[in-house]
Amino acid sequence: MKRTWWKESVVYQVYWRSFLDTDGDGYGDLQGLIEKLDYIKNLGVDIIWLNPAYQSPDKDNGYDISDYHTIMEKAGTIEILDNLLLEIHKRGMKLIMDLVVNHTSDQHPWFVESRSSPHSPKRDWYIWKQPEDGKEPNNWRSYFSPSAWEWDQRTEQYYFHSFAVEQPDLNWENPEVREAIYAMMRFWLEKGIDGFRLDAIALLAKPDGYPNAADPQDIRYLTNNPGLHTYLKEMNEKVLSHFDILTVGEAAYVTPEEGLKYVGEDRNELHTLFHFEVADEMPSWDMLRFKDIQNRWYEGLNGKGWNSQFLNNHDHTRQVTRYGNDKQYRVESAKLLATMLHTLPGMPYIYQGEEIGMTGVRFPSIGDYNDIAMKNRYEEEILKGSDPQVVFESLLPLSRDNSRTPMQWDETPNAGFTTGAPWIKLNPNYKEINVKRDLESPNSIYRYYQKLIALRKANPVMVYGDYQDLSEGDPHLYVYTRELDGIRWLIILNHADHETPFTCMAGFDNPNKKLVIANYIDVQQEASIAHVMLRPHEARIYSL
Ligand code: TEU
Repeated sequence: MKRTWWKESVVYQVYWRSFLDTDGDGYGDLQGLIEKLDYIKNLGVDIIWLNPAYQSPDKDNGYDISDYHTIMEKAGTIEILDNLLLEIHKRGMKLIMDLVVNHTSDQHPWFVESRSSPHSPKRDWYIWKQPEDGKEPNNWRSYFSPSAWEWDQRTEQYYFHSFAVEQPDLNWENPEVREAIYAMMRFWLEKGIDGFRLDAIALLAKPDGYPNAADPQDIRYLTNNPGLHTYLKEMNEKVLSHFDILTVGEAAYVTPEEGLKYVGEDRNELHTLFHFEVADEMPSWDMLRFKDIQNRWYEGLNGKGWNSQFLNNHDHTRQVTRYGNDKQYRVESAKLLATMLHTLPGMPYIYQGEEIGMTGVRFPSIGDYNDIAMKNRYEEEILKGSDPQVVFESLLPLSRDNSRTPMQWDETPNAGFTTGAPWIKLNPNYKEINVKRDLESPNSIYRYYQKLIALRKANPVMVYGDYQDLSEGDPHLYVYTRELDGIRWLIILNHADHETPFTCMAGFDNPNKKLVIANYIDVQQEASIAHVMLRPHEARIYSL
């Protein structure tokens, strides 16, 4: 396995609109990120992933781009972005940006031209179809609406959208589209950014002939279609391979074997990927399921591809709420999840606020929510006659707004996020959970993340060590080793809300073992681990 700078990196994701507002408009901005770069640097991270800040009508919080070459006014200006890049590089960090090229905004000039006439020179830059028997061309739904087709009265055709009506899909079969995207990518890479997070990249190719789906609700028919890897190989050959960058693909619904097609080192496509087996199929913690996923991906990538480890981001609710215990074991479980993500094979991602154990939120009414996915789904379900309160309650746990509430800097009004009216309410627990408080405590979650990241820098075994699960059948314990060049680490995790007995495997409880880190501060260095009663959400790492 080739060693590279990005494989050894820890990535910190900044959802800038919720990070820090410096002009009082209630939205975070790029200047706010500049002002907090030292906070991020002090955590120890290497790469910042910035969610889209390009010009956009903001229907899907920047994922509906109307100009790839300018910055939306809420976020700042291209000059501020240039300064952000300079300041990030000055601190020895790198910047990757979202590449959103499966679709544009319906207000992008390309689409405005395309929809102007059936004979527009850009008509074939998007996907237009005739009605079938006076209706939509097929029965596909989109991620954000009951149908993936929107009728355009002026030209009497439907256009295709994988997401919202306001996000028409680009036609990747059209080489003019691909070349225009590649030119835009070069613009950003020649500016000096250090790579891309490729949004919804598994959707670029559509099923041949657009046939009806057997089950239109099982939206996986939109992903991993023939032709996709041809596009990624061309993108790599024409753009990516010319720069020393990181490319991480967001590839929903792929198996490890398919994942290897995206990131296999001999494939010349992408470097690593976010798969979604956990995010999509584990609404709450299931240790056996999680270990199965980890073990299949380790086997599937088989040392030829690199995984990306995350449990939350701007689309997936806060990990300590969804997979930990944000009530009586918030601090312990936040540290346990971090220990796991930073010691599993692959590169760990930290989503802003995760490092202080920010939690999910439950606002009282749908009016308090912003997420287009949640609001569209709410409308869709109540239109079917479902009880609005029942629908609302059902959407709360997985609403994307759970992880989009503003960063909690301190206990002052609006948690120090803004002096204006925040674009979305804050989580009311910001008086207890905030950066200022964590920085004051030597045993805070932030301090623990700092230690984990420092360990990674000093111990290649965390990055390149062979992995072996020693606890496959255990429903509460996750125990595994990482081994490299004669160094062997034993990671012991009790993911339960109760005590769980641990019996050490033969030969591991050797007298010269060393406690590397523990999330409970009273673990004795020399204590035997032959038989240990692990406390709720207890994590330990030993060097054997
Ligand atoms: O999300 C892609 C997306 O919504 C699906 O891949 C889904 O996340 C996956 O199946 C897991 O459930 C990206 C962005 O992260 C999201 O914020 C945007 O709304 C979306 O694309 C459209 O650009």
